Amino acid sequence: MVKGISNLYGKLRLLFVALVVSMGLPAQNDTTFVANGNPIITYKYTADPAVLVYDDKVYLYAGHDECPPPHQHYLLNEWCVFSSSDLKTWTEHPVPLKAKDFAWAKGEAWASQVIEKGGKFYWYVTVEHGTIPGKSIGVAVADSPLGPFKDARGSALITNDMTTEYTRISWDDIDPSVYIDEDGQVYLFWGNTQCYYARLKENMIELDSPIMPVQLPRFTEAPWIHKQGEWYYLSYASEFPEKICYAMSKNINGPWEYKGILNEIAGNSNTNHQAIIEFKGDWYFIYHNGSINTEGGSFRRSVCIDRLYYNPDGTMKRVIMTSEGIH
Ligand code: FUB
Repeated sequence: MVKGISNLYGKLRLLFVALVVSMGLPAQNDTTFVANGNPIITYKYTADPAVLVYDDKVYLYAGHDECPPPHQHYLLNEWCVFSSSDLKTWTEHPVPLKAKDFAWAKGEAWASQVIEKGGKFYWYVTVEHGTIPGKSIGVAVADSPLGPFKDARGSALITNDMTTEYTRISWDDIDPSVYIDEDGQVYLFWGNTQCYYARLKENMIELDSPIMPVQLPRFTEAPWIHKQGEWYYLSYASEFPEKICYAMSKNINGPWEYKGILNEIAGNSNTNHQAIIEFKGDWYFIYHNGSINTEGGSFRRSVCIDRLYYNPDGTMKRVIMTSEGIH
């Protein structure tokens, strides 16, 4: 009898978790699943992937695309975090950060990136500013890659009024990508239409240089900076609908040499947003497409993973997007 009740309780609990997950509600508990090709997450819409490799695990941070069909506009209020030791079995953890956790922000959890420094985890995010018109970049901090994260400054790090000499649009200060160089210097890259970069102070929450423009052909948004061997790579979304293109340099301050298309337009999505990582000796290209049947698209996107390969001269081979994914 007791066993029967506990079986029933177990089934009801599973049913509840499945219901919550299928409704795409904020994750309150850990939820483990096995990816079956691309997209890797099929029970909710996830966009703008950023990946942190830490302690033999990957942590995937993504915006939660919440726009209900048939509407066609961005609706992202929060970011999600998933972890994995093999890129196949994933655990989604409770929602670690929402746009409105920044008291000065109006909302809109656009693209972001997390990086570890000195045992702390810094999360650079795009949000709509509450009082300075336009998009802005904030930074949250935590003692664990899973959070809880809290606003590290109490104000935005970058606001639209800081970049008006380069472009008059109000959404150019988006899509932060952060990189710690071998000498310990931290760099922040970001932008839409115009790519920018600046050095960060050791405290990770203040600029340590003027904001500098980076000249890249047909730059739209989504810069991602990584290094392999002696080369720095600056990949970015180009034109619209977006392809991912890239440039290379032996110096993070440039000059950057344009190398062409890395990833073609991703199925059924007019944006394409990449993270590039090395994990356990292999390289991966993480991006989003709009391929979930039948409601997926540019405002209901889904994170995918495929392999990334280099040529002997250091250039990157064009990514082959697959339905099968990496296993
Ligand atoms: O998800 C909102 C915006 O769409 C991101 O900030 C851009 O990179 C594009 O993917």
